[in-house]
Amino acid sequence: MKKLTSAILFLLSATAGWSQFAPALGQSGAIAIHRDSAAIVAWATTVVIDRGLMQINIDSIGDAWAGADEDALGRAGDNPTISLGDGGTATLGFEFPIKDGEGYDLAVFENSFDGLFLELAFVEVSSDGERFVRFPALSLTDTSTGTSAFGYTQTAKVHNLAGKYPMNYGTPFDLSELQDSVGLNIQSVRYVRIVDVIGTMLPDFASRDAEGRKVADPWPTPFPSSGFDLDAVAVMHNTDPASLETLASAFEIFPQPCSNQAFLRIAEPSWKQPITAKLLDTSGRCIQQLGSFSPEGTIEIDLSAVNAGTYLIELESSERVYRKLCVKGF
Ligand SMILES: [Ca+2]
Ligand SMILES: [Ca+2]
Repeated sequence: MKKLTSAILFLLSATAGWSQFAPALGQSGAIAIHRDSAAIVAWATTVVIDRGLMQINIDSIGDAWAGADEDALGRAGDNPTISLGDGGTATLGFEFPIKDGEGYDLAVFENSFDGLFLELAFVEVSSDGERFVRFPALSLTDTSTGTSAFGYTQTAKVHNLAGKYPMNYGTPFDLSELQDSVGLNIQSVRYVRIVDVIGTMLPDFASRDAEGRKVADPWPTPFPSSGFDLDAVAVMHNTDPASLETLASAFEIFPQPCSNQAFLRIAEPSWKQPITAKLLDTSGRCIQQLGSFSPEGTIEIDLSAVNAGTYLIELESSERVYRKLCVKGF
């Protein structure tokens, strides 16, 4: 009986639109990511902007123009925002591709002052810069009248739409939701596209969510700061080659075993940081500083004063890795 009641309640809540998503900042279950979160490893480094009209149904009004392209780059809150206008887009690139890791992988920052006046955007990702896949957005905001130019939107009524949270708090997205998408490699996402939601209820211009519902957000907004005000896009998981696995697999010591000299090399062209090397004994004591070298460069190690035995080479950059070195007698 209890099961039946739950099933009926579930059906009622689904059809009546009571379903709710992650709530506003400060409430239990909020998913906002602060710009200083330790989970963030990178920010967007390139952007291409295609602004939309200040008001989608008036061609002569001109495009939104507040902000500059580069305001979308770098850390949230460090520079102004760029206004996209109705249906405008920003396509962001990154130093290293974004990958699907545990939980959320990227976050989009807008500039809402109060977390009540929310401007929304769809978020799409691409591995090749041509095929973009949209996170399945949902909006349960009332669409009978639409949201006025300065109207509020309830955070808990929108899902997979950027702009849920106030300035300095990003809305996060999880690439694993797109794992079955054709033409997208969620382990190598090079581009993120932000697409302003056109909040109008006019059927010819309205934006629709993944289930075909109109998405309401403030409209009309016939002013230069019309549309989604993009502040920044943060990355939580990426394929930075400056990782332990890459360094370890790219690190060559030869010959092995060696006698009076050996060579070190990092055969990884994408490695950009200088590397410092040391020769350690097996207890971890430093025997010799080997100096710094660059990727594709080679260090010669003089072992003429070193006894036969087993040693460790320590490489240090952003992380440390170790490799065994066997020195045989002469
Ligand atoms: Ca993920
Ligand atoms: Ca909008």
